[in-house]
Amino acid sequence: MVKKAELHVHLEGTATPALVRKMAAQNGAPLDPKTFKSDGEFAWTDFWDFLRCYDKAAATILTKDDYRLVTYDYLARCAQEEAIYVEMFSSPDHAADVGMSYVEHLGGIAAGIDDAKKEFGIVGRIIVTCVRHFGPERALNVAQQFVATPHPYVVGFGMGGDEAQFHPKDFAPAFNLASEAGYKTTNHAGEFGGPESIRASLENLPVSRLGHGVRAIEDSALMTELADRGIPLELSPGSNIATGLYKDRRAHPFKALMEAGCIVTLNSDDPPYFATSIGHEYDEAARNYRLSDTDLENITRNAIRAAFCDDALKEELL
Ligand code: ES4
Ligand code: ZN
Repeated sequence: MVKKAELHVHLEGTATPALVRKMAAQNGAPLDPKTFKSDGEFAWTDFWDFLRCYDKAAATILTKDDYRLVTYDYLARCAQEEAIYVEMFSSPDHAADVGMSYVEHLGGIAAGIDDAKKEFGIVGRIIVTCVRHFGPERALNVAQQFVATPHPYVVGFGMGGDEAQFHPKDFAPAFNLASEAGYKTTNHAGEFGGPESIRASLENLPVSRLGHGVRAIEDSALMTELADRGIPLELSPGSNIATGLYKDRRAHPFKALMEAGCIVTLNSDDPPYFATSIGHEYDEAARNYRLSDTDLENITRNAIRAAFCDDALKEELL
């Protein structure tokens, strides 16, 4: 089986409905029944409603050990699919919203990474993220805690959330703080925003990768620029289809971006919400884009080269 690597997955968004129900029961956290459909899967209709559902589910992760378990459970599933490296977005804002400190939240995730490494050999790393629609002030606060609290598993800084809210320049203070402290950064752009949203990110933020960036396909000059500058795209076809951006895998521009010379990677984003996994993304890409094992191995190599971890680890993994 082809070895896999993942660069774009939201840790709070990896918790399965079963795990969310278990944590809610253990913690006595009231869980809105509207969080689930009658088949037990997460219930949401569009991107905004997805974010609402995600926040409800994330609010069941209440303790350091919950974070350990969510992390371990996800990495165990990835290891079963022959993933060797996973970079996970953590959200200190979601932890803070349930009263957990930055350090507790980080400590739980790190313990999950340690347990999974010991048991399965899989390597996990953390990208601390802020949430765009929570606004620039909260983002700067996350960045300040991020630079004040170095940890060997924390390798970068990023931002998710609703691309239509605010402007990238509003988040320049947060991103510059992270960048000046020596960290690489990535931002969600070119998912619900078009090419202009990608340009605005590149012009205003010190990003070395793009979260999604898929809508560069709509602007050939931008596509050429991304290819020439070697800015990797964290592509997530299953996520884009689930949220209605493209009608199916064949309509997704993964292959066209790859053929245009862009550095492409495959990612699951929020796997149980989008009925996907890192293994499923590789399988579906192979089938729909007629990729050989060599193509898939190159995608894994792209991801490891684009990873934010140190070079010694990359050498080990490559
Ligand atoms: C996201 Cl803030 C956030 N959380 C989970 N998934 C996302 N996709 C885009 N923003
Ligand atoms: Zn994302």
